[in-house]
Amino acid sequence: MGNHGDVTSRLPSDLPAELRRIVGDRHVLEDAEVLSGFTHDWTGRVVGDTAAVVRPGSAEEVAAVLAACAQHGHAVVPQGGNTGLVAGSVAFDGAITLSTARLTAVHEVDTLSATVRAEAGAPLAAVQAAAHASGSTFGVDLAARGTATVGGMVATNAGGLHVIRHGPMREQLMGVRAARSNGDLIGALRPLAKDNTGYHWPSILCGSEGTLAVVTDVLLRLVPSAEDVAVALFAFATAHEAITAAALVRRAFADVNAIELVTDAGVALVCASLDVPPPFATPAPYLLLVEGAGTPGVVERLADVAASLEGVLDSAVAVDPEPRAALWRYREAHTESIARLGPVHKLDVTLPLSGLASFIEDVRAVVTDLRPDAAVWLFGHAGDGNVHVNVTGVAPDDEDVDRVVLELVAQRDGSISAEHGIGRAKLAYLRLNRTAAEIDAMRAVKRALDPAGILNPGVLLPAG
Ligand code: FAD
Ligand code: 2HG
Ligand code: ZN
Repeated sequence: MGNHGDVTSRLPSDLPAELRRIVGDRHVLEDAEVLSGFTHDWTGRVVGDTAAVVRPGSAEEVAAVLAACAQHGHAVVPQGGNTGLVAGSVAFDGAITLSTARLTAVHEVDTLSATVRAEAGAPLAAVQAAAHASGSTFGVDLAARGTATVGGMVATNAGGLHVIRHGPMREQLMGVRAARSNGDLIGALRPLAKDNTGYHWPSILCGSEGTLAVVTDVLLRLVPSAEDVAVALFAFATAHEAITAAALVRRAFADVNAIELVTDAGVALVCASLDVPPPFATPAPYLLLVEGAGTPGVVERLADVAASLEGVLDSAVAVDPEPRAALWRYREAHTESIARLGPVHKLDVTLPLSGLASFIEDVRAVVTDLRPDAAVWLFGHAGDGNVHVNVTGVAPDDEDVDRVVLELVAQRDGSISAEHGIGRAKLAYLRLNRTAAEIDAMRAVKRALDPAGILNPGVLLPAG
């Protein structure tokens, strides 16, 4: 399929030629059919519009592409694996999609400093494999590991399954290099445990959702690999019992690596979708998956903690990799299984642990009172107070569903975005969590780093 010559460019007249000069003819894509592969949001709720996809092959090319676009005042949307769940990674109104698909290098692990350097477009799984081969582990894991990129994960400050143990992406990021829209490259990739030389680019860029600069390379911390891993699944009758157990596990189990919550409806959906048997003969309303990792004896220490949990109706334990993966599948396959039902409203919220159980009970009623045909799927990272509220069976543009859930969260002192970010999907609700003064300060940071205002307009920051 031709990339140019056979299409009428929707870009300012000199820009296509300039972009081709920077990245090469093959890496400026303008064919409508090709572009449509880059404009569909993972959730199926939004379809964007891009005039071209540009694929730079180095950090310097990223910087030059941005400078050229800034000169023409043309908007740019960085895109990694396009697994983001808040409609922040697809371009709108003819903005250029800057794809990091060619920036996939993962360098040799530095075993002395326990770090690895990677280009922004490297998939998480490639970083995990490099860490593993060197006898260490990367501290972040999530189900989209084959596609999500480290650049996208920095931009969204991705959380995932092991935040309770290792923290989100921010805590793994020792160094970062990024291109500003004026063509400057900023940041460094030095394995320095301490560096107080002023503003900390990793902190500023983590969670910036492509609005401040385009991440080109990262230096990631690694953690020692566990010698022993065990996974257990516990069944409970009520959300209150499950959340109380989660808090106890967190306090009493030093090896804890994950504490995840699922419900009977979600597990039944996963079983039907993957054609696998249910975990227990009698379905239980709430299930807690606990993973422990550490020095030998994890399974015995997990059994000690399990013995002190109240309200456990049923339990299963796995030590070998395949049975462990089978237990994890009940949790990890939720996103894919729910997506098969059609466009999904995804709400990703954190509550103070003291209010988590009552929120879980109340949120279903809040949604179904408004839309009786809606199905509400609840699952998430119970140890972090983070519950994913997925709603299906309502129109993709039915914003009332999102609004009632997020207002309930804000009333109860929670966060309207625990780990997926604001993107476009949550833009209208940012004010539920952030004051006008804070949004003003964020806009000032944006103006300072991206004075041309071309990076991801319409994402994260409401129009001023
Ligand atoms: P994209 O979707 O391409 O982009 C996301 C945002 O980052 C956009 O705003 C984009 O403009 C910006 N961006 C991308 N690359 C760059 C760059 N190089 N420089 C600057 N900005 C950039 N998220 C979690 O936090 N925890 C989970 O457990 C989790 N599980 C998931 C499971 C599934 C099955 C799926 C589909 C998604 C899941 N996600 C999860 C969401 C998603 O994987 C993360 O948000 C991830 O960080 C996105 O990475 P990406 O490369 O796909 O980024
Ligand atoms: C997870 O924890 C992800 O599985 C995705 O954050 C959540 O699909 C979702 O809503
Ligand atoms: Zn999650």
